[in-house]
Amino acid sequence: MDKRTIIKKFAVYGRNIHPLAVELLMKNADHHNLDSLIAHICKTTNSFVISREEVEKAIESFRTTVTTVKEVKPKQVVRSQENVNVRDVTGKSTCEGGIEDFLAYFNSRFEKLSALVRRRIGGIKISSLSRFKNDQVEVVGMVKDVRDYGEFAVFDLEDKTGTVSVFAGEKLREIALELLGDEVVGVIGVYRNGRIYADRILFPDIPMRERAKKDFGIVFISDTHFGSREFLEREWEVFTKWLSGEVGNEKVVDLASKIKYVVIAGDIVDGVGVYPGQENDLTITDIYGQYEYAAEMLDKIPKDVKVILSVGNHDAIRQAEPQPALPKEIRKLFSNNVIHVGNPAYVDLDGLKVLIYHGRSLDDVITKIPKLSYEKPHEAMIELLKRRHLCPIYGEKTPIAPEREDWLVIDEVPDVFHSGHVHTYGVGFYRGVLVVNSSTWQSQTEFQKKMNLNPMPCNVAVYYNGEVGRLRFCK
Ligand code: D5M
Ligand code: FE
Ligand code: ZN
Repeated sequence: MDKRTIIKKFAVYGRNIHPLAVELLMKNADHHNLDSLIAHICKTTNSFVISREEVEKAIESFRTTVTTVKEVKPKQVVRSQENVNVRDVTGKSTCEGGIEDFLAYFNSRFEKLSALVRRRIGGIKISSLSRFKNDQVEVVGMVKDVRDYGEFAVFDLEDKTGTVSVFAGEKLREIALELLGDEVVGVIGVYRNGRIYADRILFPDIPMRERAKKDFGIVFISDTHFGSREFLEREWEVFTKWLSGEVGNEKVVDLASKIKYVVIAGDIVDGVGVYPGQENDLTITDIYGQYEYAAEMLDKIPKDVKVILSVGNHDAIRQAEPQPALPKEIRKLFSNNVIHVGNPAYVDLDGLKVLIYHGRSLDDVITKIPKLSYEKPHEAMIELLKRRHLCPIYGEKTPIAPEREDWLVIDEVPDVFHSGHVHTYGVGFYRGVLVVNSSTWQSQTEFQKKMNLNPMPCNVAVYYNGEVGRLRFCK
């Protein structure tokens, strides 16, 4: 087995491996047990880059442990992507994680977002503010450090030339307190005593648009968590039977016949080692086995329906966003009506633009903005659209890979914005864009019970002709 294959095999577990560790593995392992050994190493270590020492230790303990990894028998796949166009990071990642990458990443975020705000206001450089004493000014910058003083709030605004404090009184205080930091906004106000007294705070936001009308149907689902003990197999059976035209009254069977696409927004499988004690929640404890089962479950969807499959934080791919599509070894398991995409991904379905984003940042946004709640996840998604960024908060729970280009900027306004992750259901329209959070197929796990998370499983959002409806497959 060559170096690249070994590195790829680790990537399937979302892990990196040090070159010296690869060498050691090549010396020590024969072909027959390398897969099992890699599975064992990934199970027994937690570091992001697995070192030579860790591999040494794992080889020792492997000799006394029995591990089995199922043989993968890949199916022959021929893909057809006739009317589907995808834009995502797959095969285009530039990130090596050095300091220059972070600088380039933030530069790209600032450039892209400030260009969007500049469509709404002019804006002068922060360094030239001193020329405008007691005048009305317009400035575009990245938000830093929001402070609340009760009657008013103050935040810092930064561009490439400097930083200025912005004073937000009365009604603007509320808007200022909803700023998450690291988003780019425009401020209109008076420059006095070295700070701006704001009259308006402008988000990049999206322009009003007509609702897109297409005479075919799309089903939006998410968070199937195949392999979890709580995966709702019977409900899934009914759902796929509905798609096949085998259950339901005349009206819903007719709707099923219109469905051309099923879009899945990640957390396809439950994964392994995602949270402490997860082993007890799994029916399939091996990651390949989970994807084999996923492929089997997706095979129940009629073959003339295209399935757009994105990834989430439980999937076997790097955790940092933007995430590429599943690795080839796993993609091979699925039928050819499945199109694999990254997270996020812009997918054009016969002219309908769908932005798929798993939704990990929604946890951060819901925690930070008091008016938001898990019961209405689409409202948190609207906050992302307003900021034109899928993960406005840097450095909270959502890891971001510092790509040279910021893929998380919403640089194109989609017709549909689809997420999952929070396991609750919510749908709405914002300025003509359909915003969908499509819940889950996993009932409450012990872990979620402890965390007081109440999922709303088996709710399906169906788009048809500019309208959206909900089908429930739960008891
Ligand atoms: O996430 C499902 C939901 O559960 C999502 O809202 C995040 C939440 N979650 C998951 N793990 C944790 C921890 N450790 N603390 C708090 N909230 C959590 P999923 O990606 O399916 O696990
Ligand atoms: Fe999930
Ligand atoms: Zn998730």
